[in-house]
Amino acid sequence: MTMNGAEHLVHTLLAGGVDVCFTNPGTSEMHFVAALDRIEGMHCVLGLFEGVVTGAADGYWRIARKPACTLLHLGPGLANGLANLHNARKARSGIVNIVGEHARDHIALDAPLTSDIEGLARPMSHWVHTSASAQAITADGAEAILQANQPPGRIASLILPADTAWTAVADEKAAARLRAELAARIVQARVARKVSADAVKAAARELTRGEPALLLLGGEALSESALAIAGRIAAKTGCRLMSEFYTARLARGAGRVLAPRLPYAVDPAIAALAPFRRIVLVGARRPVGFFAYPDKPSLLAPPDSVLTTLADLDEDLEGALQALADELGASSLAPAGIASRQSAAGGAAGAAGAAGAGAAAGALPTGAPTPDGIAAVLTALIPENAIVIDESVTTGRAFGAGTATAAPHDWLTAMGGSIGFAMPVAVGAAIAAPDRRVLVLEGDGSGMYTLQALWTMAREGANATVVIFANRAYRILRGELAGVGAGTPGPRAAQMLDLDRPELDWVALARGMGVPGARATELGEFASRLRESLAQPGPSLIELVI
Ligand SMILES: Cc1ncc(C[n+]2csc(CCOP(=O)(O)OP(=O)(O)O)c2C)c(N)n1
Repeated sequence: MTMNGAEHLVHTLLAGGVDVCFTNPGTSEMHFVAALDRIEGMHCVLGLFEGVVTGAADGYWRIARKPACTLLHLGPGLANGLANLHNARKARSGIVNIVGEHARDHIALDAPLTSDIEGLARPMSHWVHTSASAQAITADGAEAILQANQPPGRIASLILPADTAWTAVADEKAAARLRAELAARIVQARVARKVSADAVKAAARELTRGEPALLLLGGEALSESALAIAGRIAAKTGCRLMSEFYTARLARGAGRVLAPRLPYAVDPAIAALAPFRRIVLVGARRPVGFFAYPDKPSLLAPPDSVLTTLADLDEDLEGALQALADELGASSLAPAGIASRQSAAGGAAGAAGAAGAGAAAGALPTGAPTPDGIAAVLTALIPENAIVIDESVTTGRAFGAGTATAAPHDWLTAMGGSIGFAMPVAVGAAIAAPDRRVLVLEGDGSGMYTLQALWTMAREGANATVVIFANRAYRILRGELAGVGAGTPGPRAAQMLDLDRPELDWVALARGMGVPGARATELGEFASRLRESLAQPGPSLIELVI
């Protein structure tokens, strides 16, 4: 019996290593849903809002380093998922979006769900294509997968008209041939460009001029092994290391080379960069302010500093660092800047660092939940090899330095500044690495955008601990109001920035979605709840009232 286009697409996805589908389907996708049902091999994960679906695909890529697919319902389904697709695009995550579309004859009738799907997809995608026929779907699906795998990762949106899905494929042999060669083509597509010898020599010159120099790292230059090479370069040249503030995935913790994050706010970021005359970018962008402010510069590096690019994000960043280390004769040196519990940054973190991971609760701070106190608890309790997803906004400003000496872990942040990122990304990360503990650090305002992710965590048994920092406000925006020169908030402005009427009950919200929760109001209680949650399989939530 011949298969239809939807079935061929599922076989093509599986042949291309795409075996997780985050989905929220509708009528136009039913043939694809039926195909997923008939064909073994796809882990299908339902999200109850498309922002959960696209965010989960982002988190999956960041940990699995291969694309998942999404299945979205026409233009509106895609549109609901666009904000987290924006974050994924900025993080350069590879994703294959399958977006349902009406049968082609039906589009002309302007039925209620008709919209310009390509137009909606384009700004958040690197590649957009509408598949014109069942016969074409295998080649189109293969191209989407190849696109998603291109370094460092791309968003490929494949629009699947319902008749493309339901029509039988005439030449099945041709489709099978395309699938047979797909794995080898993906291996080729994933090879990142090598940096030029000139770029390596130029970077080496910059670091050996005897002027204060910085290696600013992003993307794959923040892996454990790439950071070790950067540490050797620092040992040889005396340059400093830093990562961009936003990181798709930053390897950090005790025993790893520390690349402190550039501060978020303009003034501290300018101060952090002020000492440097030579800045070499490795997978990082020229540092710019998150927003423009009256009377503040948008470019953060000193005006008289010289920026040089060793490698762009789509190049082989670890290879570039290795080539630079070789050029400098640094390859056999011990890396400088390894984070150790003894060298913990700052008082509170130092105390917690000395206590070590899994320390007794007695050694941890108690009292009001200050940012430094929370950082100390986290430093002590972050489990080995945890995936920390940070959307803690103002509460978490001190976490970066404070937790540098915790047990080794990965630190993921939104790259696109669109909030509602962390819990969906946690879903994808937990599915990519079921044996690792996912720890979500979440502002209460940010959390409310995509809290449906809790339901998917419960259903999937995700090993996730979600900490909600319940300050009952969009606290950052109070600061921003003053920061942009708009003054102090009056009652009407305050009403747009406060979340206290009514107060959100996160424990009840979590329980309503099948996730057990507990509330803490004090640091000792927080540490106890956190310890319990980390030890327990599946998801659980802690509302820390601040
Ligand atoms: C999609 C989107 N909408 C709105 C904003 C603007 N915004 C930035 S931070 C923020 C509030 C964050 O509140 P919360 O998570 O509670 O953290 P807090 O500021 O209280 O620390 C808002 C609304 C945004 N960045 N993205």
